[in-house]
Amino acid sequence: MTSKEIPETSEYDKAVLGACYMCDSYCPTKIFIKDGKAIGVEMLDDKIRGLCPRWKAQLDFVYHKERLQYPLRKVGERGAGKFERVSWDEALGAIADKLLELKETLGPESVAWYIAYTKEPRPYFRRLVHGYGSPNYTTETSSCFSAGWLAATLNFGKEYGYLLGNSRAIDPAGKTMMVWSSGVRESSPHYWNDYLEAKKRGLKFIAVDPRRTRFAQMADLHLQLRPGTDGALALGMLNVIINNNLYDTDFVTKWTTGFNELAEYVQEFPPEKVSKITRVPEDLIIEAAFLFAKNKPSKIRTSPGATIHHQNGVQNTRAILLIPALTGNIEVPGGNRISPVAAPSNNITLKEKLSEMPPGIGSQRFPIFTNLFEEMQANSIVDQIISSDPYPVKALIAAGLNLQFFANYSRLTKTLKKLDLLVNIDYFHTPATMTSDFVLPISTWLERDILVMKPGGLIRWVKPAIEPVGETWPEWKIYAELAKRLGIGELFYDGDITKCFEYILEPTGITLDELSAKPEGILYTVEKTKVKQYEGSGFSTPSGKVEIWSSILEENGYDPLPTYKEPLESPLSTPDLARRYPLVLTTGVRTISYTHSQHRKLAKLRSMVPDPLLEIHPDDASVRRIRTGDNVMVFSPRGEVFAKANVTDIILPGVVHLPHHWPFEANANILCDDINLDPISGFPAFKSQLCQVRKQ
Ligand SMILES: Nc1nc2c(c(=O)[nH]1)N[C@H]1C(S)=C(S)[C@@H](COP(=O)(O)OP(=O)(O)OC[C@H]3O[C@@H](n4cnc5c(=O)[nH]c(N)nc54)[C@H](O)[C@@H]3O)O[C@H]1N2
Ligand SMILES: Nc1nc2c(c(=O)[nH]1)N[C@H]1C(S)=C(S)[C@@H](COP(=O)(O)OP(=O)(O)OC[C@H]3O[C@@H](n4cnc5c(=O)[nH]c(N)nc54)[C@H](O)[C@@H]3O)O[C@H]1N2
Ligand code: SF4
Ligand SMILES: [Mo]
Repeated sequence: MTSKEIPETSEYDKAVLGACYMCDSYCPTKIFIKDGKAIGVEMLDDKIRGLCPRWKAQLDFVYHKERLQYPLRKVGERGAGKFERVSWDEALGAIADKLLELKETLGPESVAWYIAYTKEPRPYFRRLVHGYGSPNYTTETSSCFSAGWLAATLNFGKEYGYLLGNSRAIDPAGKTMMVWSSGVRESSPHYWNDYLEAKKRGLKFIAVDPRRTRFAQMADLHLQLRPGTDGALALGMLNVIINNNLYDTDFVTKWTTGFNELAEYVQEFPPEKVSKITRVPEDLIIEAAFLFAKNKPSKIRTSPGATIHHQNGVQNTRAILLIPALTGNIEVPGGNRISPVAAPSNNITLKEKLSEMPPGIGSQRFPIFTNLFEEMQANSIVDQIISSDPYPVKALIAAGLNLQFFANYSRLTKTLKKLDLLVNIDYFHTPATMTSDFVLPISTWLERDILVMKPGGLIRWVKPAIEPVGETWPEWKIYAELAKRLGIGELFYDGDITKCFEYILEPTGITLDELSAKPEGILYTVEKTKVKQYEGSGFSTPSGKVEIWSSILEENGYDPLPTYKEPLESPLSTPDLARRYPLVLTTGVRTISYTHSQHRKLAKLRSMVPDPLLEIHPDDASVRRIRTGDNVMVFSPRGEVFAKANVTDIILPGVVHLPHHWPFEANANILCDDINLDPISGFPAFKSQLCQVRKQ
């Protein structure tokens, strides 16, 4: 039987409610169990059942023959890929000894901690990091979402940081929606049918994307821009909006700072010039600006990646987010609203201890990011290991370290060799586990207790459906046992996760017995956000207004206006380099069958996209004699990558796309610059590099 089939009642002993965690959406499922083994899964969410194939492969994941089942210790040289099986006690004992020694000799800050895309174990992981005494809690969010959060926070204040999170949903009151870079269907399939329905009822869509995605094909207007020029396009639209008096004068007068300066600055961005920079036709820029400003209410949806994976990402995104603000579309039905919150909870991360600790990784170079987002910048780990400035970093403890995550793989792998200790906690071997000293195997979402608290107020206690496979442990248990050996076991309630859940849930008044009786979850009534909430208390920026002129940026020596800068490598900024590397490279379009680097071992999913594909326009392919299916080499000043060509006119001529996180010689991040990062957020320019392509 395959996992997509629902077994007959006679075929299973019991069925329990579960949640898929093959991405971080926790879609509700029913799991069928026979003799302690999961034998089938049913998807309970109608919106996702037919659109996402990943849940159907989850039992192939759980019972995969290559799943890590025992703790491993490296044998011989690090990176040789040889390991021996050890007991948990041996592994955690040796790791704890080294951590205690480093704490004693160099201080706890000499240990960096990193956790990947997974969100569920983060609070426990962070509790361990700060409990041990290190400020160096870093996450995948160092390259995802947080730079957009920062842009929104600088413009509107912290409670608007999550404006981006909420912007995906269709609001029935809206008339226009501008989707600034998302293919929607593959990356947020939950929303796809809502988009199709909204289109039918007449919602006007504007797509801003260098590729003609399925969403862009159904949009009323498609602004097909050169990657990384988003800021220029936004300023061009603001030029049209301001010069044609399409802005909300009342809102602008009462609630913004720096409007006059912006009005002057956008004169440098007339549509004709913006068209030359972005390659979007002038009349389309004007039409989109008029449509958004006049066919109200209008809403903008931004991406947690595409506008911020650039060296000028934060400023570009600030300019984009001003479009709904200046047209009076903030905090109104159908416009951009604050995200619905989750039920209240006690925070267990101990992040309040940060102020007592030495400055963390990246906090000298990216102080706005680390201060406001309250995490360290993972993209600075390599620099600090190399420089030991302001102090040495000698160990890295990682939950889901993925070498492909980081820009400039070669510098990263060389640098990791300098560490005294590298620990990785994961489900499968990956290129990163192969370079580790210890590899610790974790239990999946079917084997661990998970407390889910969703925006909107849903709370669920998802209990393990099966016993852990092999000697895998839930992450909570790993951290609790390590904490014990570090002398801080009490922080983990001596291993009892239910005590931790009780503490987290305290402010809701909901007990674990109540949650246990309702495996489908309890909906806690959260307060609805009010229309124009700011009218009472103002915006939570230093001035209480929308800061077009950002006082925080000004104080820190950055341009206070959302100024546009060309990508550091581009056909316009480096014409000499562009002669050798004439193509603009964007990376990381999402694929429905994969979550980042994951799931490529699952045959059902791998068969959907067996190879890394380079998207290249027919004009660029023909001069290189490249046809679909040909093996190609893509190279930049930093290295070379191998892929198969997909010749397609959905991509703008002069631009190529590589998917992200394929391993080894197909790893797109070999090509990306890890030195010239966005100076405000520390994000790499994953989506605006130069490259050249050659047929193999
Ligand atoms: N199936 C699946 N879904 C996922 C994920 C996954 O791995 N797999 N990952 C999740 C995560 S962590 C994230 S961050 C989100 C990402 O979510 P989205 O950003 O919505 O992802 P995509 O749908 O790939 O859309 C990105 C779009 O940006 C376009 N683009 C590329 N370069 C530029 C540029 O310079 N400017 C502009 N304006 N557009 C550009 C691409 O052509 C692409 O269509 O997806 C989430 N959803
Ligand atoms: N070139 C390029 N690079 C990018 C991007 C891009 O668009 N282009 N996108 C960026 C973005 S937005 C994101 S979100 C990141 C994603 O990058 P990553 O965070 O690296 O994403 P994953 O590959 O999903 O996860 C990494 C590892 O975590 C493991 N893992 C999964 N769940 C768990 C768990 O619960 N516990 C533990 N311990 N491990 C777990 C997985 O098995 C995997 O090996 O990549 C970023 N990098
Ligand atoms: S992989 Fe698909 S089914 Fe599973 S949680 Fe994510 S969206 Fe839901
Ligand atoms: Mo992401």
